[in-house]
Amino acid sequence: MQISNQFICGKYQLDLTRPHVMGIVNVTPDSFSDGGRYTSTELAVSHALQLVAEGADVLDIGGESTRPNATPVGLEEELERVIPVIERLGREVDVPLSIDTYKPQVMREAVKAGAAIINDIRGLQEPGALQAAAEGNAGVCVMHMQGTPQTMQQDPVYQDVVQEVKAFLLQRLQACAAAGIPAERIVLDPGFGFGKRTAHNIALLNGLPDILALGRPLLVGLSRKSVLGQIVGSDVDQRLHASLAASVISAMKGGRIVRVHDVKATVDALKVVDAVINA
Ligand code: 8Y7
Repeated sequence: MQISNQFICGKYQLDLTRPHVMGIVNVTPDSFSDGGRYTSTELAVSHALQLVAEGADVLDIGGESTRPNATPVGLEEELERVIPVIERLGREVDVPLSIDTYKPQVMREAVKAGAAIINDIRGLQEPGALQAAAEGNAGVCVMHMQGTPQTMQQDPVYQDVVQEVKAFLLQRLQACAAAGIPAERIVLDPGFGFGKRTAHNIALLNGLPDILALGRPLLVGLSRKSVLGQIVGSDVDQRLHASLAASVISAMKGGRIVRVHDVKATVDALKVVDAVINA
């Protein structure tokens, strides 16, 4: 199977031969002051602008936390959080904006507001999600998860994690094709930390070349995740160095977009990777 580095998303065609950095933008209510909606929009936009200044190639905008035990966010609340941020950033930056959601209605509204990528941790499995993604010309990131965010870390079990994740992603590629989403608009993601123990995450990292054989670019999200805390023994705010190691390993093993909190440091680290893998 020919492996393509071309990813078409909205008006953008990304050449992922150079590893790309996706910066994480969380839009959550401002818990420090009583600033309300305006403040959380402004905070998210200014954070996003900083990530672009640091060299982010893509911004991933999310309004609902996927941490285990996080309170689910309703449709209206999620829309009110993310849409104003997407509208503002669409005017102010020229990088593809990704909407982190599994809700078809949020996908539709976000694409209408200017999002170029739909990043779905549920792999477009919600009823109506495939259709919503197929309607526009957005790119999609299809991720693997075992279980749901509420239950996924309770007792994840695999016979062969790499082959099971690969089989799932192949099945979703076929579902996308059937729904009319062309392969050029899809990137795949093994879903690090989503229903995986440390050993599963490490096996998946080593197995990226195998999953790459599906023929689509891989997106990898390991930034600050607990698997790194397990390895290094550090709290979430002390995982920069471990996260950089994970991004470098991911890119060396064929990952083509890394989703990270720490953009500047990752951009520099991946410049070194790019100089080596594309020499
Ligand atoms: C991932 C993700 C998260 C990931 C993709 C966190 C939204 C958890 N992780 N999306 N989202 N891949 N595609 O710790 O690994 O950032 S949220």
